Amino acid sequence: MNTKRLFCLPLIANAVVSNPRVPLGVVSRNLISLALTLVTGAVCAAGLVFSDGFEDGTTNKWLPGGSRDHCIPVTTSVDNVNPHSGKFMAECNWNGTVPWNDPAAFSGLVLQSWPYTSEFLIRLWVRLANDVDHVNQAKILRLFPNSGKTDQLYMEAAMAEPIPYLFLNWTLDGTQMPSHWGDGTPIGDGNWHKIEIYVKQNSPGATDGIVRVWKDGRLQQQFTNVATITPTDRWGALFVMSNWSAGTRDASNHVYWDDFEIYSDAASGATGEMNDASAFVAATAPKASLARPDAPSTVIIK
Ligand SMILES: [Ca+2]
Repeated sequence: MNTKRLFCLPLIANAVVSNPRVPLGVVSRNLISLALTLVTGAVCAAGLVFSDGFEDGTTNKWLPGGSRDHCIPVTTSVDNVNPHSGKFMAECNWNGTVPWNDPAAFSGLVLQSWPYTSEFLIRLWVRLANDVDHVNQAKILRLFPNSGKTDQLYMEAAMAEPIPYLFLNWTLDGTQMPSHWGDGTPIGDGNWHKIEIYVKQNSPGATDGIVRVWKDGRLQQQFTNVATITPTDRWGALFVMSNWSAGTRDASNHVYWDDFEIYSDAASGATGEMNDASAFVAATAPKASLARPDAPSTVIIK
């Protein structure tokens, strides 16, 4: 496990005052930036507790998805596209020609757990190759608590739609939340896309939890002031990928994954203010992508 510590104090301030929806004069921006830096200074730190760009040439940091086939490390895709970074990426596939319970029906990667106290942020890059059939309900990801209860997040690529968008569905503390039907931009267009998932687990008995999902820096969905999970549960495992529950597909439907990162409040002991995915920067991070945070203006609240 990596435990590189990150510091993001000025970025929190800049993320707020750089928001183009907030018209401010230069003097006001500077004053607010200074104030926010002082206010957030005690809490804004998070640690990288897991990362995998598959650059060791394996997918060994992950378990297979139950009895499913294990996704494999590859250097190029079936449609001749390179990894998001480095030499390797993970290749998963749906095979629609075998029974649903066949190990080859979908290949998967499972991360059982990661250290966190109350907050974590999962960042990953995903690309659906051009052989993915244009059929809906292709579940690319699930996030579960460790109890096997009903709470979960699942993500689908709505491949049959004119713009194959990202579908999101959360069940939080036993309540299925309103679904998200995309933001008008595609997930299944053959390009690499960045997904970020933030969870602040509620305090026991309280409704002070938060969940947020971003795609390519744009906030897709959020629920705040909620109980995020059944009492005594913890979030984890993370499943990449899952079943494809509609229609008929052929044998080759490949999805590629790279540059997983999980940040949490466990590495540094800090809490709070991890909820802006644009706020992370690591001067000592191993990858250039970590040292250059998203432009805050790309975080759009819908
Ligand atoms: Ca890689």
